[in-house]
Amino acid sequence: MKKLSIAVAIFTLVACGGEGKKTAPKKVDTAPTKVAEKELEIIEEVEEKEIVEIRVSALGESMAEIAFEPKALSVPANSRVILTFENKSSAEGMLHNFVLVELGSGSEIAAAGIKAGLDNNFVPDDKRIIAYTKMSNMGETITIEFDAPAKGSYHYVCTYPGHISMIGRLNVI
Ligand SMILES: [Cu+2]
Repeated sequence: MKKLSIAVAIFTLVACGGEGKKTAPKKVDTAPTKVAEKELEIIEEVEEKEIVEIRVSALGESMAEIAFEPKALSVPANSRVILTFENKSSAEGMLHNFVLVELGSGSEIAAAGIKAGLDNNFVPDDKRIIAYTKMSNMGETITIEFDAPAKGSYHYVCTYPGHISMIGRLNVI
């Protein structure tokens, strides 16, 4: 469903720009089969997005040690990112998540996450959040997929209460 709406959005752009400065057709009631074919072509293009697999681990058996590994990563713009997130902690209560956020917004989002509570994985409803995993248990591996955001730098943080020292940087290049 999400894929289709992306395709339709792109199709709309193509339809608006494709005709150049010739007659701008006001009615879009042309042969529906042609429209369907066009959408299919575009769906294929969307599916050809470069797929990039990244791995991030959460390490540490004590509050002093907790950290992401690696602390910096790069992915290409316009790629589809498959993240495998592994909680390598084994100490009791070492829950972690991975929350990709706009640069510099991590501490505010983590603070709001405490209010959101464990039922919401300590993830608040905030537009600055690009992607996130649920809270992982010790030894658990979680995979999520998301579209790389616009070129630039982003932070990834763990929003479990008190884990503010867990921070890394994702560069979209
Ligand atoms: Cu954590």
